[in-house]
Amino acid sequence: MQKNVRNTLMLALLPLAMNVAFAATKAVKEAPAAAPAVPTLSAEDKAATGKIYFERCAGCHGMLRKGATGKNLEPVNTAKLGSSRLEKIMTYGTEGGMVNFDDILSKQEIANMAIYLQMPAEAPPEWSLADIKGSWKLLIPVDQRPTKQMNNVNLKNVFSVTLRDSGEVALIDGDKKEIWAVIKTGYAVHISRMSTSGRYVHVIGRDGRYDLIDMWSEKPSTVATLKAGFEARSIETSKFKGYEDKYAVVGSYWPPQYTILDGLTLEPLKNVSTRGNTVDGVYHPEPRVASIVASEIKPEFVVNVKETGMIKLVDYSDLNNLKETTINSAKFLHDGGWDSTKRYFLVAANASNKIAVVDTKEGKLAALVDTAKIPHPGRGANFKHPKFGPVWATSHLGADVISLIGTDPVGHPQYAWKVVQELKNHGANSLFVKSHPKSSNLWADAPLNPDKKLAGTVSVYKIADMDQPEPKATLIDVAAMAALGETKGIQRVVHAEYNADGDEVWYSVWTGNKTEPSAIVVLDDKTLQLKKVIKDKRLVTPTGKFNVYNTMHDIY
Ligand code: DHE
Repeated sequence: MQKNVRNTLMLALLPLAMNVAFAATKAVKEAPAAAPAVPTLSAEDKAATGKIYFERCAGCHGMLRKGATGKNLEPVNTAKLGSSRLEKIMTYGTEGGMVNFDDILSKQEIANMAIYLQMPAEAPPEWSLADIKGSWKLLIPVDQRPTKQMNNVNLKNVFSVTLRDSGEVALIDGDKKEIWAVIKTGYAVHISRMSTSGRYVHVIGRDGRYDLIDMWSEKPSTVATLKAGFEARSIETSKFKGYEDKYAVVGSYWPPQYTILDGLTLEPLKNVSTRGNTVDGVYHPEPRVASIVASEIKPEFVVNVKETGMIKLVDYSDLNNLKETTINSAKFLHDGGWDSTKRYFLVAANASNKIAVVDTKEGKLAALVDTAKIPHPGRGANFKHPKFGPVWATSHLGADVISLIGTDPVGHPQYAWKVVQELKNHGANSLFVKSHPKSSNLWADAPLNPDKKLAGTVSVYKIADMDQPEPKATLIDVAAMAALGETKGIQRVVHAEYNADGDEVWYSVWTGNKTEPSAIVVLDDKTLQLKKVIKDKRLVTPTGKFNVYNTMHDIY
């Protein structure tokens, strides 16, 4: 009883703790008026701007503003640019991949941010294993959960959809294309991953709140929750034979750490800090955990540490004597996916313009592949190229090309771990590519493009045509298909996901603003024709979509 009360209070107070960190200046005296050259904000504006920085900027630039996907924003650099230049960059974005914020933030908010960035960065509080345990709530113990599926939904074809700005996920019945349930989660959920059984959906909020959703109950219900840190992006579940549904892992941005949990209850079991030296031998106080995948051939999680460029193969078979294999690759690791055999993991070292390839069977780096500027694959896309054999694809934030990398060192050794082809995308600022073993197409978006036509369009390449010197894509204006009318925010078409049968492609039309309408557009993968526009007032700012079957089996 006492523990429950304490946990409830902890959960309720944590967002406050975050604000306290930003608002710490309320107790601190303002900079003396005698130093007019150093721009400053009132305590109230500083707290409000700090909150925006956390919600909109820290992901790319880091809590300590040391830079990663985005540039270093410490005063030593920002003061040189000054308020006027900083405001322009935030307002209009840059071709280098910085998104424009004029449709998201007001002029005053941008002006305040320009000043905030010239002030010294402050470190948020730490969050230990004891804190995580204190926040853990087991809402429905395992023995009180159903022993069989209590609904008639085809769970394999359910999509867990991030409702970014409402702090929820929508579980959409993929057969009916209707919302089955909307579940309260942490702030701006980043990704959903499935338990190996396909029964549970694991969801991580940007604010580190982790929810475990059981889909066997009549209506999907949250059975456990905790706070893993103050900022997080990644989660995964154990997939090796004998460990199905046994463990889960969450990677945090702040504090920089990964935490292994019980897969059925979320009880926190092990917490490991990722602070340390970069591949260049320099100590980094904020090496954030980016993507995590689970091996099917070993009891291992592949944990990618952004700022250090170290890839950790974490053996979870003995948590008391945890073994980590640390592989040096390149700095600024971000997102990535398996090759089609699930032996090699390909991860973008995005600000290094490289893809690192790990051979998880040998536990070694297989290659570092140079790409165009800022590769951003999501999980990438696997397919059989008519000329180069099995390839994996990534698009880029900083270039309008899609790189295809050969992934078959045995059958096609001359192409393995080389960029064998670059396809022309319809724009830069792309985030995701996707294909499916049953499809003959490759899909690519460009949602962060400042041009609203390009941001609302997708490119579809026929794989069979890729032996041509310059394969042409079919361009589809998905935003127009959604027929949302004029909106203040750019209608960004983002993140393709296939249905379980691999014959439909789902895209989110994301206006980036919770007061404006959004939609999900479903296209036929063969005919490229519109199948359905899912519109529902509960569909607030949908972004990532995770089909249960495809996510369970790492199909992309
Ligand atoms: Fe993501 C994946 C981090 C902004 C939608 N994003 C990931 C992963 C990381 C990451 C580390 C890989 C997780 C994994 O596989 O374990 N994303 C970040 C950021 O740091 C960044 C740049 C800034 C931020 O503040 O978060 C960022 N991401 C965004 C967005 O603005 C997107 C477009 C919309 C949103 O919902 O926030 C977005 N990120 C996604 C999606 C995935 C993702 C949909 C999963 C792709 C997949 O198919 O697995």
